[in-house]
Amino acid sequence: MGAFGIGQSVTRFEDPRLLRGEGRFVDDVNVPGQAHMYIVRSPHAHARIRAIDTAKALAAPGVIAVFTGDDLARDNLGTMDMTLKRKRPDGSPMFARPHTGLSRERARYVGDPIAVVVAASRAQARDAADLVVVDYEPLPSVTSTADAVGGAPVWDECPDNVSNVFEAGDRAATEAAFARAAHVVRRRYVITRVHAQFMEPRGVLGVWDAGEGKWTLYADVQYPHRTRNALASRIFKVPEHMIRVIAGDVGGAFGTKGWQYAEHRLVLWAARKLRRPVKWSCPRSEVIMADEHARDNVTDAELALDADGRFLALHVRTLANVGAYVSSDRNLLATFSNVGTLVGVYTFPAAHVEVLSVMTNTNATAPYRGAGRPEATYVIERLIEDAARELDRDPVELRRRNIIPAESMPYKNALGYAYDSGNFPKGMEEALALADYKGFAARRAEARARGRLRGIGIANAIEKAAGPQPEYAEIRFDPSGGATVLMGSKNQGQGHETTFKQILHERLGLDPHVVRYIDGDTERVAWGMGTMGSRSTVIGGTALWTAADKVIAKGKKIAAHLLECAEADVHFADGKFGVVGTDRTLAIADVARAAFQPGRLPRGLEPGLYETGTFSPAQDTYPNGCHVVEAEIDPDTGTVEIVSYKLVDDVGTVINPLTLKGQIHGGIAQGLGQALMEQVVYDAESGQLLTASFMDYAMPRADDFCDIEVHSNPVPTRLNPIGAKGAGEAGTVGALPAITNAVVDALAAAGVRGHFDMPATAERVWHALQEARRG
Ligand code: MCN
Repeated sequence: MGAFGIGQSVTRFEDPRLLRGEGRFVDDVNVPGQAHMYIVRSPHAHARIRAIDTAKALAAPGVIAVFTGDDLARDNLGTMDMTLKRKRPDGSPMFARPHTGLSRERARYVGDPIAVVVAASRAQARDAADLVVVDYEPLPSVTSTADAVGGAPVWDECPDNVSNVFEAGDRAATEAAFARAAHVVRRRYVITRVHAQFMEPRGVLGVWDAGEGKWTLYADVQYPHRTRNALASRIFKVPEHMIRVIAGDVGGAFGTKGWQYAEHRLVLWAARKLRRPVKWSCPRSEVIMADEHARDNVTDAELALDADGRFLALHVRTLANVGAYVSSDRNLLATFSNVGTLVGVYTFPAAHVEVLSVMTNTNATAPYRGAGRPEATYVIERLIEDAARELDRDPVELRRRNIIPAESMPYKNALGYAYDSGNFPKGMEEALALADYKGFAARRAEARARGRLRGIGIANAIEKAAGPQPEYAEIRFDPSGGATVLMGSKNQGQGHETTFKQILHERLGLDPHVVRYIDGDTERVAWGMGTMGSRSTVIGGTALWTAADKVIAKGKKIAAHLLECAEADVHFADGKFGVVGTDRTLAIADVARAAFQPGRLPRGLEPGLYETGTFSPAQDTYPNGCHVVEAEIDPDTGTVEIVSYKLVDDVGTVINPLTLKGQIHGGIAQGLGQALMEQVVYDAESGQLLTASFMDYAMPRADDFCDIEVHSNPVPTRLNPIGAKGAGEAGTVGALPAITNAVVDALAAAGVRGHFDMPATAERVWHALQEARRG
């Protein structure tokens, strides 16, 4: 409805403030008397800590305190214990150890926090940290996923390094299908370890207010209320109202800013101990050591086909590297709640998946844009292309033969996921047409004439988004007729202010300019789950819709009284209450004003107009789409250039085509980064982190992209009144396999027969070509 309603490409209301540099990120928040914290981190992948000498650091200029794990233990701080019940392969309970905040007897990865220095200035804290003497005895380590089982034990109590095993699907039916298959295609795919690389490195400021007897934590987290809950109930064991969490502007979070890092409890704890606010800002040079990482798994996949190329079964066994500490369900998210899309958009009669979570001397892995879904789509979409090459079939034909037909929707897949809506064949055909798939052979020939190797890659992406967990919204009118929207979700750059104002405009007709948007503060917003898993639009949006319905219901009672008619004769449309069959109307702002004047209300009606909505969907939505990518390789240097990127996406009802495009582009950028260059690398021998800064960790730049064309094939879902599906991760889910498939296709045409794994750096591509040349 109107210029600001659902479906309009409204430019973001939050942008002018951010572009003028008026945003308020954690590092912009400073309070009088604040001290600064610096964290002493382990330089070893694995070491026994024999002793820590803090005397010299304590004597350094400006130093207020130096704390170690012993100090935390003396104060009995709790930990984030795992609540998930899982088993190890031998049936014993899963092995998981949380981080204690500061490690005591052992350091278990490069970057493991060991001690903190609090000083008057950031520079003084940092200088004094060099004077903390830690007596380490280095121990053997393991960092590689493939070598984790049987490698040096990360924990003596778990000698094989297997934390737990997760299984899905039907093993017996899958084995039977393989036994009768005409062809079986087997491959091993390695998905690298990456870091989310937010524009704003993490930070926290902890304030203890002795007068009120409570803490305030300023933090760039994705779930402020859950952060409060975790700190209160698990770490400090105090009532939740003793902690206020405020997340202002967040410069990117992507899943790995999550909810609980050691630094959160450390600043709060130190602030109360020292009676002084304590701030910690992660130096850019430390982010890869300090943050959770993502992905990092090795998958053995097998596809069984009949003689006609029909898929009979899929079997997948994955080693997922969870790092040294498994502290919450979050650390296992990628390995347990998202493997069901391994069968993609295809009709598989049977499938079986086994994921072994293995521990290594590395940072914990956590959800990162897609959280298991890019990995799943990567495996199935690469396997299909490899099968097509091995069986000499056209990869598109193979997909057409096995894709779930529109008339089979809703469809329960072989791993138990219920795809509620979507038209996968239509999306794929539209994407192929958009990419001029038929004309590819001519483009490849033309590229060859220029000395370039050109390849095309396709990926049908599907993901599970916005699952059955609640979200909260509140609409608060003020006596002058304006409104404030308070959301339990947390904006990190997705354009929430704009999205939610559009939804509100659609339902209540409110001019977005008279609406104030608030999120991220546990004392202003009553409750919230927060933002992850592409859930905010679907669940937060529906919560807001629900609150708006309540506003309309109460507004009708007030309007009936003011318009002197029966409530049943009042209808609401375009921001106005009207009397059926007449031209008499009242604007919602007038009704809101009247709500605060008892004399204008019907007898017995409670004054005021503030309504809340809490929504929990019955099941997940399944956004999907088809990505078609073309890549060109310079055979002399191995350089890869992405020359065409087209996709057709189904996110159900589109709220804002412009911000949606931004989300898709951003998601593709993160997929492209991983496919072509990004990678966290450890030295196999010493466990040393070799890619600790941007000197060694390559990030994509604008000139690594081509124009990205995004079209829509929306099939609205019936799971919420808006019809929306999640969209925030969609770009990444398809980008990883589509880009890699394009590179592999170009290499295959040049005779590369061996296996090729990401990242497609110039060096790796060049070597693959040289090897092929040598035959
Ligand atoms: N949208 C739409 N129509 C839909 C769905 C979404 O127009 N049917 C648009 C809206 O503008 C909406 C945005 O897409 O605000 C994202 O919506 P949604 O899919 O609900 O995702 P969330 O808001 O829950 O964001 C989470 C998602 C995730 S899981 C990661 S990771 C990620 C992502 O968003 N992290 C981001 N995008 C990010 N973008 C930025 N700038 N920073 C991050 O940290």
